Amino acid sequence: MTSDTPLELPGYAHLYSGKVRDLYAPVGADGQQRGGRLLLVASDRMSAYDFVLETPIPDKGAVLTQLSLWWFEQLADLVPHHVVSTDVPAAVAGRAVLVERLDMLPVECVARAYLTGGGLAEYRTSGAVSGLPLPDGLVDGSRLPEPVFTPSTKAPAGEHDEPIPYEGVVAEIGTDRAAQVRDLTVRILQRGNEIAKRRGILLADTKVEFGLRGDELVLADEVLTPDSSRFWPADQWEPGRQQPSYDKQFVRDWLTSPASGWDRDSGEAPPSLPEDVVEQTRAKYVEAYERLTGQAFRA
Ligand code: PZK
Repeated sequence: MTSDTPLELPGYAHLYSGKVRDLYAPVGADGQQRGGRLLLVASDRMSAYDFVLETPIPDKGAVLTQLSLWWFEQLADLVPHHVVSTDVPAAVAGRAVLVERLDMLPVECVARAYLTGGGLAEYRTSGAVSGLPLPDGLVDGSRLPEPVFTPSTKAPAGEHDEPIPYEGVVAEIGTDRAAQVRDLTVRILQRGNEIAKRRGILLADTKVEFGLRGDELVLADEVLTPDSSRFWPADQWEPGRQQPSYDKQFVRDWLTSPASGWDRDSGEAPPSLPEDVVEQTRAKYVEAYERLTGQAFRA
């Protein structure tokens, strides 16, 4: 278990840390929170096999932050987003955004365009995902006839999100809001794939979060990054096996190789990563950013 002390940012109070990101609130000289804003900071930490690795991936936080900002713009005609400013403390420049504080909806909005992971497990058991019947004969990595909404609960820190039926979303937020987030989540993944596929990347699935600004639904958190979505190299897509991960494959291959000396089933934390694995992984994050946006990444 890694438990890094979060950064001390003058003018900000640390509120919460996820596995790889930290949340702060701007505070005045009196120590009171100000202005209905939050600072969302992406670290260079990376998770694999449910562990946060002790070795950071240089620039990962900045690459994912810049990618998410780019996607928010690509999606702006579908849904407004929470980003207010990228004018942030120098210590987190490039890897933090100031966002509007919203009333977050208590559901994780997941959409799947390809079948794998938890969706595949559910399909093998029941022939359906999130209660939606699917055709027979689908395998790991199959493209779904159309993207499906497979919501989950927001688990407390350290626990895994649990899939819930669509009716559970209706019970939490009401019929109209449920239909709205379902349709938007699916459209976000569809738009993402229209763009990404042309650039050699498949977005298998994604998780988005929404909040409310009064009555208005707003897209929050990060969007269509490798941490919130499964990125697959399109040219290696081959249904019927586990697909290689665009970003994590070098890490997984090394951790499960004899060279690492690590036994995944031991319960022990994974060892630190060799320099070449770190550099190859950093290069994949940068490559994803540059392919998708068509822009050079600058740290
Ligand atoms: C919010 N998180 C998750 C993100 C973390 C934790 N715009 C918003 N308004 C209110 N709350 C949130 C957001 C957003 N985004 C997001 N938790 C609360 C989260 C990043 C780092 F540690």
